[in-house]
Amino acid sequence: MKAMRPGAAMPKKALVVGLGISGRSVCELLFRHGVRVTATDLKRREEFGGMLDSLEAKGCGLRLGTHRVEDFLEADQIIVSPGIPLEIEPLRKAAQKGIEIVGELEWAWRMTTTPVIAVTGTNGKTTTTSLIGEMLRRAGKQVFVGGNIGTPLSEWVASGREADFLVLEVSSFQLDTAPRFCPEIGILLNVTEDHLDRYDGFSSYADSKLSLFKRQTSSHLAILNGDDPVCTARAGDLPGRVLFYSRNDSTAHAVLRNREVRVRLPGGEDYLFSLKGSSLRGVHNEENILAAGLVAASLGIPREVLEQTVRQYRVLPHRLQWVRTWMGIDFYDDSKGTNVGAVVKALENFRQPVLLLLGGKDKLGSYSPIGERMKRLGKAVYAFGEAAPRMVQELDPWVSVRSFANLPEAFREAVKDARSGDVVLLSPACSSFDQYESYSQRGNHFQQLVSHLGNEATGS
Ligand code: UMA
Repeated sequence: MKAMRPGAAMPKKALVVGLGISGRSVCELLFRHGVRVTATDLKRREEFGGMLDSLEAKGCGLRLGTHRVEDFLEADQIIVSPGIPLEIEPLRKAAQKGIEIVGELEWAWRMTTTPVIAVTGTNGKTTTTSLIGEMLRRAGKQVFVGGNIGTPLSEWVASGREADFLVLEVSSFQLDTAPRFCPEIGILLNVTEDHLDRYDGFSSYADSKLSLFKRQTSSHLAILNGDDPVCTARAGDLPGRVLFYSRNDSTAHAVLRNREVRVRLPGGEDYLFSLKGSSLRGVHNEENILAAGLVAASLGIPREVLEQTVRQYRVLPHRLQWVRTWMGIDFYDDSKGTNVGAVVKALENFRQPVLLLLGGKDKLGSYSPIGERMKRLGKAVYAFGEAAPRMVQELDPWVSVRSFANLPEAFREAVKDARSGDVVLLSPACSSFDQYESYSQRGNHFQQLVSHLGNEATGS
């Protein structure tokens, strides 16, 4: 059993809310500590297939198809999955009764004392988290890389494995239920509009992101993007030691000049590493490399390791991934661009006209930053799915925009309008859940449509 954080107390009876990957992992962790567990999910048993068999075999009580208030009120501790809205009635009643409600990340963090490097931000989290993990691994450190990126921290803690560092991608949903969580190194990459369907506006979303640093002290590091207005405006309030990286401000602690990163830590010497030979292209990736390089340099990782990592790192799928050039038209899949900030960043990489495929489940933010950018680049927007009508309304003053029922229809029209030298970009600004199971399913569909070009019309 791992050492626990000081002050962590074990409940007799816990309720786990949500039985996705987070909920199932935290159940396993609770069993390791001998806690009586009930788990509840709005999905019905049939929807889980055999996924709950091992929990049931361990004696987990299950309440499926509904959340029953009594289950919440009978628990000593409630652990919620990140996707559970905190306003649901049973959670409000339990909070009124004084029962502690925390998220899976917080609970798992309490159960280990291994140092944490936590990355948050609207965009770039996954690439930065995996780059940091890779840099440390190549330097011979034992690391666990997970969190919002895929494997919940609970799964690693329950496995009993050791590590020198936990490198975690952390979402705002996880931070909202993490009252004591405190990373030794916290990184905030950027804050632009996202998840406004769950927050009371941009400033409460930004507060959620900045809460990453709230419990830090002067022995902890806060690494921030010096080119992001939210980061710079709020850095003065942070209790940790603040380091900045920047593409524009040469006085920052990590800067980029001619595909070379220079890190200058307070009291330290210049530390340079080159990006030559790296497939990580574009403004957003340069920022991710600066952030990861600053973390690694502050841990004393040799510069050769950083160079080797960025040279050998392969771009993750659906993140501004070049798919194919057909008839002189370049096709890019940025299906992971699920918010307006990500699309604006993606567009910054192009100088040529762009035919932009936008759409999906509306997150209720403003689309006009995309309009401004598209007006400068030229060409058109092809909006599809649930968000299409509002997109047309908001983007119409800026750029030619039309609405389509789904991605294949929007794609077909974009291809008809495209000319040699243009870019067709899927960077949807929305989550995929109106018509797909995930952003990767949507991206794969787009890539399939691209690969069929020339074989037939455009297929679907
Ligand atoms: N559920 C209820 N009651 C409710 C709402 C949902 O019971 O009122 C149930 C659902 O029926 C479902 C379960 O809760 O069975 C799902 O829980 P979840 O949405 O928290 O999903 P997990 O499978 O546990 O995945 C979560 C993260 N999901 C979300 O934050 C929405 C995953 O991030 C993360 O990879 C995983 O934990 C491991 O840490 C995904 C994500 O979309 C990739 N994250 C957002 C983002 O990146 O923008 C924040």
